[in-house]
Amino acid sequence: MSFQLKGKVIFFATSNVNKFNEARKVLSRCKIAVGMIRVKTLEIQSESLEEIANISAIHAFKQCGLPLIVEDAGLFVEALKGFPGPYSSYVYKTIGNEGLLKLMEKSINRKARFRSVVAFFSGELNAPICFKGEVVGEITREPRRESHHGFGFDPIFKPVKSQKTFAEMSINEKNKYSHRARAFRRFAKWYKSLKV
Ligand code: ITT
Repeated sequence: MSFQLKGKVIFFATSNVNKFNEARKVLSRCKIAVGMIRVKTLEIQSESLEEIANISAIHAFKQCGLPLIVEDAGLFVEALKGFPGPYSSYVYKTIGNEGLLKLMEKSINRKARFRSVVAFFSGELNAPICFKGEVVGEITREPRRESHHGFGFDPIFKPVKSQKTFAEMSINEKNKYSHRARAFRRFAKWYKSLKV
């Protein structure tokens, strides 16, 4: 398969600048230039992050015609049978970290995982290509944050192999563990392997 776009800037369609900054650091290490675009992505109701990301990528591409990425991520808490999962954005906006901690007050099982699906789409493809990343960890008893680090559920999520929550880490530290960095590294590996 031959791609005209290798070496060109690709775009990350997102409303979340934190997500963009994390992705940019991963991609710049792989010498891939990325720009942020704030096209309104369509987020359908679905239990599958992959389906949400795929439809969002096609919808964003129709608006701007540029080679682009969208990413859909979610926090899956074992004691809550995977909740909030694909509803993470809504749950964060409504009950937030305090609300989630309250739901888990009596729960001894603190196991949780973040999942990310990166969907890449351009005019040269028939359908978006997806790359997944995951990190296993636990929900802390209290929020822990260092100055302005992190966003969303970061203050209450600690990867298994770390003593720190995501919100106690710099972006570079978080990228060593995170679902997003893993998915973007997989994307970068594929993208770099394309023939010009
Ligand atoms: P988009 O415009 O890219 O959709 P978003 O913030 O809505 O931005 P997602 O739908 O991918 O992003 O993520 C849903 C929510 O899950 C998000 O609002 C956060 O609250 C939470 N989340 C996702 N990734 C996270 C991370 O790395 N750390 C903390 N919370 C995260």
